[in-house]
Amino acid sequence: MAELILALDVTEKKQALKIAHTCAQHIDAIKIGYPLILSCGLAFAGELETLDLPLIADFKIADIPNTNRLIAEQVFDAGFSSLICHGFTGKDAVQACVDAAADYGGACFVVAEMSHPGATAFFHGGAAEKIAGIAMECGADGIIAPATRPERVKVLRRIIGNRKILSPGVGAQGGDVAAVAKIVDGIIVGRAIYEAEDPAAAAESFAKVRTG
Ligand code: NUP
Repeated sequence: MAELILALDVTEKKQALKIAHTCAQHIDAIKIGYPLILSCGLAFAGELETLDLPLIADFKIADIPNTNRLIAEQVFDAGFSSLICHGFTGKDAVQACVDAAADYGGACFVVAEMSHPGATAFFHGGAAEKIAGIAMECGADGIIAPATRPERVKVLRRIIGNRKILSPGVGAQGGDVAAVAKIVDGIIVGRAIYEAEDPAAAAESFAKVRTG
């Protein structure tokens, strides 16, 4: 059913490597964002190479098209296989990320609606639907949609059809894994795994989403 994506938001290199290695057998991909990269550098991606897991760069790229392309090239050169960009920047900016991903044989996911409570101020009222439409027009591989609001995931699913939905917000943010696992293609879990006393056991229990 859904894949399990570990959000590796720890900032200490040794700890990051340990968690990645102990959880590896239970997960389908690792998502890395600013916390780890700002602390350990973009080259950290290379240190996970031996795990042979897809690496998703969550930099929520949100700039003009040229800058987006330059950032995307750095990401793929570093060994990532996917990136996440924002969609509120508009079609040309998203297209630059999608095109760069295609050049590298990688994937591009567009944030359609964020998972935290404050996100409703800007993403509701039609914006998320519009962004999902832009993701479709640009040929993105999928969107990011909130596990904290399964009803919104269903709305966005109607727009993007069988493109992928990756969904953060279960566990620490209160989203219910059972409610979203059936309607998304990947669940993204950070703190509920890496802050657990036994991260591998936590990953293993979330991995049930893979089988339904
Ligand atoms: O809308 C979003 N919500 C969200 O939590 C978009 C995201 N990319 N994320 C990321 O998912 C967030 O930055 C973190 O890396 C992960 C969720 O982590 P946690 O709440 O499970 O610890």
